[in-house]
Amino acid sequence: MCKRKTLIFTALVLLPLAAATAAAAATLSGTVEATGMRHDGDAVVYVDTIAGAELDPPAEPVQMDQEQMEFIPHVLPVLVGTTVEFLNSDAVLHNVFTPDKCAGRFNLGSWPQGETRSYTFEKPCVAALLCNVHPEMEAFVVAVPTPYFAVSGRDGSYAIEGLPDGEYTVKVWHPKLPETSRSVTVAGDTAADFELKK
Ligand SMILES: [Cu+2]
Repeated sequence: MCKRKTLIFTALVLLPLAAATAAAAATLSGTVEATGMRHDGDAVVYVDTIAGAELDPPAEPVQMDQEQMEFIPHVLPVLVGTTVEFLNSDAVLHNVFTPDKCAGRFNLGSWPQGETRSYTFEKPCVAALLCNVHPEMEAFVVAVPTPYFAVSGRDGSYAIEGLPDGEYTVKVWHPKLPETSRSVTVAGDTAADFELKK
């Protein structure tokens, strides 16, 4: 490569990186209090639709496992358009289906250990995932409009990283409590706490 070409090449590679770094600086963090629940975990804190933003789903599928008779994780937020790959890690057959219309009430069938089946979540959706072999198994895929989401830990803490500064509607979904939302101004690292009540 001649010197001039190298320079142009370097500029083309570095400029978008610099722009992305400058735009994605802040962390939104805080706690969720799930009133009346045994712990404060499993809440999905997410940024609602951002007008004009181009948000591509990940190229690779996101995995949900079935291991020791449980879906892992119990709650999986994804950006709309993401493919979720369901793995069976147990030595017994598992099934995955959802009764929820926003995910087309899919039933992926039953499959043995080490195999996967996939589903692409094309719409914003809360899909309860069930296994028709083991009625006690349950999980949730929460397909949301932006990639800015986090699941609260059992202590209620959450952190959404890489959020550009701006004014957002932040929503909090929980498996058993009504959803809440409010507007949050992010200007550098920002704190926001939420309380969920029946
Ligand atoms: Cu099962």
